[in-house]
Amino acid sequence: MAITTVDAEPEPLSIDTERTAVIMIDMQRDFLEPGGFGETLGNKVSLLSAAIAPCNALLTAARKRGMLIVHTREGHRPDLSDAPKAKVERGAPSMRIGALGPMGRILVRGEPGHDIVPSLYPQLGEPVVDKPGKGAFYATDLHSILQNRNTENLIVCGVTTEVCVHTTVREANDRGFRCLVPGDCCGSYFPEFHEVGLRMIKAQGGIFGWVTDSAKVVAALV
Ligand code: TIU
Repeated sequence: MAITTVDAEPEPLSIDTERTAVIMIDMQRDFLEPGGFGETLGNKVSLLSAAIAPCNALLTAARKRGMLIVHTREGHRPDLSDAPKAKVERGAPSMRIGALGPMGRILVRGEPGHDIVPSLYPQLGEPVVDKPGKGAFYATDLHSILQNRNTENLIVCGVTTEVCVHTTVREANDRGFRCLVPGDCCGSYFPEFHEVGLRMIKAQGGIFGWVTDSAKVVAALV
């Protein structure tokens, strides 16, 4: 047991770091860099880069504690057989999922754009979970990975706050995990959605989880 208390809202959260995993959601070039999926949807991708430094600080502290760190990537098989038609045909993007962009085929596994940004690249031994949807539990083995390590708490970081981070936190909450979300380790193409997304998590006594920031997590881990 290695209990520490993280200052958070709506209240401080005590966690056993041996039973806590950091989940880095979709810090992929496709979302953070020009020419990827995020930009094809009409978004200003530079808004997400502010989360990189706080994520790195948190990862450094978590690695020192020997905590489980799991990275996720949203994307599809090259033949798109796992990509729902309703997702591929959605909206009017400048390039659809599977189209050839400057970082390879949009949101396709194995392409440069699908990979995690170099500054947050997974270290040896850190599981990488490929997911076809927004939530990290849907159609993946994330739940098994966490259960096999007796995980009780998740520190959920990544992009985007109101889409893949939120969906994952909701999925995790229903599966019995306590979710702690450091707001500065998350980012959105819509600053107001980021703010409200975080408020939604901690409202009603922490209906989906707890909200904090990277400095508070690092302070609790050192
Ligand atoms: N990872 C993730 O959040 N996927 C998205 O599609 N996000 C958007 O905000 N579009």
